[in-house]
Amino acid sequence: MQLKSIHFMSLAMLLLYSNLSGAAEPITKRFNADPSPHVFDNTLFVYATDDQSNSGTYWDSTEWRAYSSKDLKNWQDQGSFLNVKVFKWADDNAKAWAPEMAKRNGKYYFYAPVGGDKIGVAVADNPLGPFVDAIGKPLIDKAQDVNAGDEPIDPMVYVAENGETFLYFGTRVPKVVRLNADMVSLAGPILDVEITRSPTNGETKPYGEAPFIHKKDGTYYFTFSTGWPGQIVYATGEHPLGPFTYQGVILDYLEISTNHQAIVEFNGQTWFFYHDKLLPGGDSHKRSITYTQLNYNSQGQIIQLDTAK
Ligand code: FUB
Repeated sequence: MQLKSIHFMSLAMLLLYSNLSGAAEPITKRFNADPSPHVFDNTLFVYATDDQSNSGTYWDSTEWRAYSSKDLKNWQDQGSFLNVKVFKWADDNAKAWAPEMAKRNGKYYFYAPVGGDKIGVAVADNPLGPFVDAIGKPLIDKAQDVNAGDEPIDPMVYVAENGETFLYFGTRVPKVVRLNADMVSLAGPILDVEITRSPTNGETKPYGEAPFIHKKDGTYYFTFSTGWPGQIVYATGEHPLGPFTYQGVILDYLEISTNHQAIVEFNGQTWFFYHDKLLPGGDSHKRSITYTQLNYNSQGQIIQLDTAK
């Protein structure tokens, strides 16, 4: 193949992943936030908080929504697949916030912050449901569980290669708890995630919300938002329970009050999903999900994204 055509193909690949070609593009014209991307059977599913159906003055939607794509270019709106009402124990005015999905033993487990003080778990045989409440009570309940923190929201589940499973959540203080292999019961106490200062410049950042963990080349990368507004920053460690050492900023402040990220491998690349104000009429309560490629330098440090404002 000639060099010219190789260059043309590289450019075409870049443009295919249109978010690399310039301004961030939302995956849908509908307002959505808090992306939770997962690959099931070669399809990327993004589970989301539905900002389209909120009041516009608060995150008071009661629906979770899903999108899917095989190429990160053509997206299918899979609709509102779950309402907080699936959890009979939810308060009448409970809101549906940043969700998480995990697959194990052929089942799909959907972790759902309900009303800001509880996390429920629903289960289904398919990535889009139908889901039923897995245990008939909250998995995490601020009123019942020691050390659940002020606001147990933003669940994130990490299943290690050896099967050990960890649930992260929380605002202001990051929390982690082991889950049993059944994915619906706690296997130990709720712990605080410790983030220590960078050994090179002594820096760290306050934890706000949106805990997320991924592993690369034997290192665990713990990412989170620093607050309201927040930067997305990261710390690294040698075990899913930490401690993690602060490293630096991935995504700078946006022009909205929240920032919420997730990282996924798909089609041979690492993708960083987040939300921003991208559509006409968008603001802090009417957010849009987008993504860009995530890159590391030769020392394994994450290269800060240039989508920062
Ligand atoms: O969407 C409601 C809340 O806003 C989420 O739980 C937070 O992560 C923030 O994005």
